[in-house]
Amino acid sequence: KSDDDGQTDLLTKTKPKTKRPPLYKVLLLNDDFTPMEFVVHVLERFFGLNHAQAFEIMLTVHKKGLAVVGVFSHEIAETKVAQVMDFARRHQHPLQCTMEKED
Ligand code: NFA
Repeated sequence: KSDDDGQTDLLTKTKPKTKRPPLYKVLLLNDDFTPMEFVVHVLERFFGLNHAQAFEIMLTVHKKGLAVVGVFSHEIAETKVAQVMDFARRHQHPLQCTMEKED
């Protein structure tokens, strides 16, 4: 074998290091006050969902407490979270958006 370093191959394997950057789930959290139509608008505006998809995810958050709205690179996920949090704050809604590293 061409990767043989002459040692007896115990703990000496060098991984072909093709590590992809980690992905992050962007989560939307339910609350009792943010209007459903506002959440649908957020999902259309910042996540490029059509109205039916946005309504479906909004309902999932409403019923289950939270849902993954998309999976992105760290930088894109951070931007989405900041955009949603800023938009919600400016409209005085308590809507919460967070990110979490994928397994
Ligand atoms: N639970 C909110 C309501 O009944 C709607 C909502 C859905 C809020 C998804 C936040 C996220 N008005």
